[in-house]
Amino acid sequence: MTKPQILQVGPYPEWDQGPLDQAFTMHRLFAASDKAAFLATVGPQVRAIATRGELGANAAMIAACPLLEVISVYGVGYDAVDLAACRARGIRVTNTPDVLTNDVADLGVAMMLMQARGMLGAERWVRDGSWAAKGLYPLQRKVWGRRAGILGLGRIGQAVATRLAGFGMDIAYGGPRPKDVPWDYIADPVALATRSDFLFVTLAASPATRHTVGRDVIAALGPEGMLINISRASNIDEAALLDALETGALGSAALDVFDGEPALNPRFLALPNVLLQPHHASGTIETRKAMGQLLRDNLTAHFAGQPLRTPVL
Ligand code: 8YV
Repeated sequence: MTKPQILQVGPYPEWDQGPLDQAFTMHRLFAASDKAAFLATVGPQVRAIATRGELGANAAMIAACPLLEVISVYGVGYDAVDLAACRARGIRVTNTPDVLTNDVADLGVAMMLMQARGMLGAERWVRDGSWAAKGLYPLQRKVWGRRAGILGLGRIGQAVATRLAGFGMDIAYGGPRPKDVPWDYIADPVALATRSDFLFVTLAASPATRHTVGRDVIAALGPEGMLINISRASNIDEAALLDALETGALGSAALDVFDGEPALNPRFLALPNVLLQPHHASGTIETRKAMGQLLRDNLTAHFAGQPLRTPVL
């Protein structure tokens, strides 16, 4: 039997690439020097696209694949997949929820602790001899017992809240609707930011959530506040965020995602009050293996005519 042909948008670790190559004929778009020409050549043969959360599959890619049946996303976020184009053609879409929830929450909470306690600067203080030369490190702000807001109480938001409860934090959350949880629901993002020392953004990104954290929310969080983003850059008005960090209208931020990543706005690099991470919240060996397995399981199920493991569409 001939193997199904798949367009592979980005690279995967070796432990995923091997099994993918065994089961399917993988066409590596990311390795092509002329991507348009590559797409024009292989597009007419492919029945699936394997992609990554942040890379997705755009309208041109989908249009170049007339036999396309399914798009399998290695990531929980599928905002970079053109869902309208998929719906119009009956193309199925899958993602990798659940397996990455705890890692993403861990990184968000770690970023909060690292920023609030000034751990990067403290490490430099030891390494550059300041401890011996100047004495005690400048005092930082406490985390435990303070007020946390979580914008988007889905799987990841709930995992963040559970962790923060362990720090005795005063937790409230926002999002489209209240949930059956022991934390306060505050629908208005500005009101949520006003009562928060730390505001976590864990919204599943879509055109509807674009710039939910705008100038008004950032101003409400204020000069003592910290914004933590482990979702997508599009949820935040990045120009407003940069302005507020530069002027001190916002105290600090901890970010795992950026507009135009990995080429982030150079203004970020000049800021002392932002912690920058390379979109690696799900980046542990254990979780990435589980994500790769789920991506393959969805493709295998589709081509075997079985129900998809984790369908989006
Ligand atoms: C990436 C993500 O998919 O889950 C998501 O939505 O953005 C991440 O897990 C991951 O970095 C692999 O590219």
